[in-house]
Amino acid sequence: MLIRKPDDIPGSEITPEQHFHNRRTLVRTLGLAAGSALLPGITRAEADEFQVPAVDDPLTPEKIVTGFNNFYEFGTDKSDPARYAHRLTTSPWRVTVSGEAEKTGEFDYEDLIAGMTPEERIYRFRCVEAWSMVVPWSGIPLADILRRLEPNSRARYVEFTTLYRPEEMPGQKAIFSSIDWPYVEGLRMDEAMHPLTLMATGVYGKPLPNQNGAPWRLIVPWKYGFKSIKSIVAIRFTSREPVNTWQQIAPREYGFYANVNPAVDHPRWSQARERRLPSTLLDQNWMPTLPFNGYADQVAGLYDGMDLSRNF
Ligand SMILES: Nc1nc2c(c(=O)[nH]1)N[C@H]1C(S)=C(S)[C@@H](COP(=O)(O)O)O[C@H]1N2
Ligand SMILES: [Mo]
Repeated sequence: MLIRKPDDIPGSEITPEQHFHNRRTLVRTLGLAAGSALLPGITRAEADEFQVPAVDDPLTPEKIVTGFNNFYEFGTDKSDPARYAHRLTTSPWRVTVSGEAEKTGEFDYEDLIAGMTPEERIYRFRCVEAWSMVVPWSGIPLADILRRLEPNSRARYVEFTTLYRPEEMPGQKAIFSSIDWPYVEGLRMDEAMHPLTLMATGVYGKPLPNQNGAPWRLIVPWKYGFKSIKSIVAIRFTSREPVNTWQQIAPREYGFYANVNPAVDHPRWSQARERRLPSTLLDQNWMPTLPFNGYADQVAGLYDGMDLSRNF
């Protein structure tokens, strides 16, 4: 897999011809017109200027990133996804695009990212259960993918759905499961178009392992981990706020926004601190949780005027 770090290609190496060529390829692949100008949030030019903030903390070891997972489709134990997800077939991978957009229908996921080069993004990742990691994802800014689908002016939210395939996902067969499958998540359009929001296709320089959400999954680094939905098979643009799976299960504990917020505790535990993995029984490696998981400078403006004490 090709991985381009955003700043390791000097500008002079990319000729205008290459830009033009790439653009032509994209446009041909999906039969798309040039980028739509009416999308909320950031423009293409602003996104090109955007500096991804550097994370100084050490990376969480690969075997923890790929061996300690939440992916309830494979079971509720942290080790279940790595144990069972090899059964999942990820090729071919069809994705249904529907709702308030020009380009709707069924696509191969590879066509939706054709001509786009994954970037490496090192992000802090904070689960609502108060553990955290530092992960080198690779992926494509979600904005680039959504722009290609030409959402219309009624698209205020975008909803994502995970694969439903009980034959390959033992957790979906579990009778005692409280989850109404498939797993669903959503973002407001301006959150979805924010340059930090990533559609990850890899981790640690390799294609995404199944347990991490192959072949592609969302990464929204300023929100609790459950927003970062895995193994996506549907993208729907809508005018109404989607009801995400965890909000549906426990509306008093989990909401739609789920921005990392040390000042608002979970009803059953504090969100003021987090265990940075790896940690052990002897050394829990606690550290303070940061507002918006440390990305406040980049994203706080999205929530101007919102009551953040109720924003869970
Ligand atoms: N489809 C699906 N997506 C999911 C989950 C899940 O159970 N099913 N768990 C979420 C939670 S709670 C977290 S913390 C992250 C974990 O991602 P990781 O295993 O890659 O660290 O995935 C999120 N995405
Ligand atoms: Mo989580």
